[in-house]
Amino acid sequence: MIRLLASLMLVSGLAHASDPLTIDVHRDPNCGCCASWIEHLEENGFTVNDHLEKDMRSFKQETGVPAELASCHTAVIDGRFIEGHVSATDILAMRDKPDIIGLAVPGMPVGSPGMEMGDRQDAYKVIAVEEDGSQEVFNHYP
Ligand SMILES: [Cu+2]
Repeated sequence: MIRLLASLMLVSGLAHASDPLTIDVHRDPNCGCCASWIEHLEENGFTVNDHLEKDMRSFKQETGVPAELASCHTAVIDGRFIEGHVSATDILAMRDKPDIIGLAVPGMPVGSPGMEMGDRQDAYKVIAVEEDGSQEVFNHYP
């Protein structure tokens, strides 16, 4: 019985390790829109590990987020960064592009996931950072 339990735990452990939708979100404890963005991810099937940070600026530097692309929260999935209010759809699309080291929605545009304010919709771009450090437009809204 003990052996059976142990093998069951091993199997579920493996399943968890390969769960493609686990994401680590790092945020300031006082950030409300960060919490709303986490809800957006969870509604779209992500499992979120929520990390409260004292110094987001240092965390962004350590994670390799270019300063000019900074937003509020910084997430990490598959060893790649997600900066700011990037949609779940764009995160999933990034997974098909191995050369991208991260995606960013700089600032906090109104109408992005977690930044909803009625019908207001700022135009904004999702920026991809490539392995060589170059940046390109990955997607844009509307
Ligand atoms: Cu925000």
